[in-house]
Amino acid sequence: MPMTVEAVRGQKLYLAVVDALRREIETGRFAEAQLLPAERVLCELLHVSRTTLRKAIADLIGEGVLFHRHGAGTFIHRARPRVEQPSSRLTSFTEDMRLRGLEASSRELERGVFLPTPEEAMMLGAGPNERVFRLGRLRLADGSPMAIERAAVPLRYLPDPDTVGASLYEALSARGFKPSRGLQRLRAIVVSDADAELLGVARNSPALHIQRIAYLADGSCVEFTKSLYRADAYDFVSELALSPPVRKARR
Ligand code: 16G
Repeated sequence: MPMTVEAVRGQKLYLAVVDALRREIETGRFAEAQLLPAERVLCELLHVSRTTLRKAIADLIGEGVLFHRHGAGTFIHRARPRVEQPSSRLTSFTEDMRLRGLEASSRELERGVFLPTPEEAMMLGAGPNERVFRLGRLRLADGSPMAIERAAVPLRYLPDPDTVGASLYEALSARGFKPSRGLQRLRAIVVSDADAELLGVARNSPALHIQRIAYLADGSCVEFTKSLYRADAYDFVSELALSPPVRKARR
């Protein structure tokens, strides 16, 4: 069935197409869709030219309703869980999602035992010949991509990495190596095309780059993780307190 595009008097046709597409995306035939049909199909449905359709799609991309993925098509932005994360708590992704009633899952990107990169050796305080377990994962909440995490753990804390299941922190806890303190550094970046693809965001989207170093109670470093969090999915919230007054030194 063709879609109805009615330009009210004086309205440009492409704006009527914008309205029609928005309606179908919100409550109509594309309400469940992630990907918009091909241009040719849409032109037939709407009885409009490619030029008109492209103008309408460009408008909806500008509004953030749609986004292009190179070589894959035009996608619909769907509301995803937005998470408020206190930046002073040392918790795991699995715990964080559970606390919010969301189901955590992962897609593994890398898993193995390697010699550390110079950066890993430095951050972990590991010797150049001490091997590390590396785990790269796309982390999802209720099936929606939230973050990419690449963790490195000295092998002495996880000598049998095959036993690491859904949660890295659970695996460390099971061996008595649950991190008890952490340092985190956060900065804004623009995602690479490959990471945009994994996170399901438009090219050149912003993201939060987070480095975490986690320590055991005895001060040894158990984890060095670099993560990339979707900027539209995370708010990092900090509690601020007045610092104690600085005493003037007596002469
Ligand atoms: C969190 C940590 C990450 C840690 C992971 C373990 C941040 C920025 N990062 O996502 O460093 O490796 O939790 O989660 O919070 P898991 O126990 O669910 O594997």
